[in-house]
Amino acid sequence: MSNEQNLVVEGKLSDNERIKRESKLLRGTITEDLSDDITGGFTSDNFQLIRFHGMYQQDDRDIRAERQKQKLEPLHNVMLRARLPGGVITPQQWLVIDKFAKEHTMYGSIRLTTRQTFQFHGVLKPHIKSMHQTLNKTGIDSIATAGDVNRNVLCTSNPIESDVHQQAWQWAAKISEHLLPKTNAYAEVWLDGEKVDSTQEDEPILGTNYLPRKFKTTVVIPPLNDVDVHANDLNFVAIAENGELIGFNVLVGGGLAMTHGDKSTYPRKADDFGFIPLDKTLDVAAAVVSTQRDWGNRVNRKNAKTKYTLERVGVDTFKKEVEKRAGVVFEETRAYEFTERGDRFGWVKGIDDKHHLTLFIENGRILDTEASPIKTGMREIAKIHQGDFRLTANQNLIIAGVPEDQKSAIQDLAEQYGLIHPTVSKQRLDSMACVSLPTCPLAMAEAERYLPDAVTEIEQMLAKYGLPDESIIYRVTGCPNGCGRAMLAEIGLVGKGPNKYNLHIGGNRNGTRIPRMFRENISDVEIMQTLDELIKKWSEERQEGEAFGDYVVRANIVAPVINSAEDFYDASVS
Ligand code: SRM
Ligand code: SF4
Repeated sequence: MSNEQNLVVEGKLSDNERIKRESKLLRGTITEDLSDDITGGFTSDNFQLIRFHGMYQQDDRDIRAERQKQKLEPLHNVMLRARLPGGVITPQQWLVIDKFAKEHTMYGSIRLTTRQTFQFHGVLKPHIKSMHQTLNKTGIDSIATAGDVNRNVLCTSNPIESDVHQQAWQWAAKISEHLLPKTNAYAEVWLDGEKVDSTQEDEPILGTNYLPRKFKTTVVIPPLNDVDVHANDLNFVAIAENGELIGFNVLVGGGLAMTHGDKSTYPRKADDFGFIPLDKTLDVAAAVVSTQRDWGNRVNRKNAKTKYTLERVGVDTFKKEVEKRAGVVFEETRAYEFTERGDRFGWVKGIDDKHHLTLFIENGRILDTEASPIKTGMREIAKIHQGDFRLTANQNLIIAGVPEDQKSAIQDLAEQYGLIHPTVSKQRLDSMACVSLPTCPLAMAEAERYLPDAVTEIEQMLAKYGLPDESIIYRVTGCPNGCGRAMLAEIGLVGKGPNKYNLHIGGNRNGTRIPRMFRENISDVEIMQTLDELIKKWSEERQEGEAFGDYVVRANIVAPVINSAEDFYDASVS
């Protein structure tokens, strides 16, 4: 419920606020910690501060107990997340990250994420500084890919398919630059940059205490909602006329995370603020960020994201403040429709007669296996590819900008190294999981390691009930933070404990409806039994072409989530 008076939450600020305030604009004592070889980890405030530089401290949970038994500290290491607006990376950069992953990470993999970038898992302390320097030399940084700042800006994939894609991607890059922290801390700590007195620096948009919580932005090109706008704080929906981008509809306040047992947290869809012309884009981006900076909850981090600020102060109040700060009046929303999600696999021909090949990468994990040496395959392709690579928001990868005379060479390599799967089902292409165990410290249940076999079971059910060519958007997330975006799936599993999940159903194909909880705390066996019954019913009772998520809502198996702030936990409507 809105309360226009309640613009700032009073109370004792969370400890993260102290950490940011005392950090000397994100420097902390990271440099001192880095040279301390008594521990492999970062201590006290630096544990949080390294996030603003794109890193998380982790340890392998599969071996944690064993090390404890041996009285060893956990095998501390960091996960690095790169900043790649719109997911663009060149073959030369790919070769550098491929080599680094092989030579200096514990797992040897490159992990493509749900936000169009890559992560290295398992970088030990002695390699951290050289990692940043190596990336920097090839033009990649990891600034603000984590922490209470604007994260990697997404953009609908395949941006050179048309002029509008190209323009939209350029806006994603500009927004990312505009909202970056301005502190010199990253350069000083990791790149031996010249020392600057932090008291002489300013953060005009983010503020010197940074944002109350993480903040996420997309540029999306309808009809493809591949970036899942409702997972994001701020979205620019591209509006074109005669093949030219003319402006954006602006959607604010989406987000998917919740906490088990805390009904003040819930997934929420973004609200439509209206249309703006192109020249107002950066002003509006800065105004939304600065309004959230000033009004977001700095007392309780569980309720600190933009979605809760909108609920607390009211959508109209927030929107008016953005208009005031940006010097703009939102025009009526221009007509648009999302009709699909996911990626368009295989070859498409784009502008300039170039070709683009979208590859399915299961779980986004680029790692050689005996059956599919895909990491080697990507390396071989990078050695000859003349265009670039584009990472998608669904953990897949596009080989973009291939000239006609190179198409067959790329196709041959992709086939040779198992990067093309002629028999992969539509169901597998429509399934996704977050990283979860063993690296994620917050994981409650398996996700990435659980997904492949779970999809096989669903494929078998679809075949058994005469629907082998159908698919259901199926997503698994190892805890309620929702990194695998299960809260926008037709079937979403949310980890609750070892081999226990909440089962949500009733999202739709285009990602504009949140699925409702149908069964709580059930095992994988119970999940499959439940899904078997539901898929059977769907096969018998569906109307022509009716998707699973729409069917379970029409058949009153679950009530649709209409306003999640009010009815997400309302048991009487399910
Ligand atoms: Fe996430 C935290 C992985 C997309 C909501 N996320 C984490 C951490 C860093 C755990 C931690 O805090 O220590 C996970 C690291 C696991 C690992 O070992 O790699 C993690 N999140 C991921 C990735 C890699 C999942 C994946 O399989 O691809 C995605 C990286 C995105 C990127 O490149 O920036 C990822 N995370 C998301 C998404 C989906 C999205 O943004 O499209 C969400 C839900 C949308 C949203 O924000 O509402 C998401 N992650 C969270 C949250 C809950 C935030 C909140 O509002 O409460 C956390 C925990 C936190 O921030 O406290 C979290
Ligand atoms: Fe980890 Fe939870 Fe995110 Fe999965 S959803 S990566 S388990 S924080």
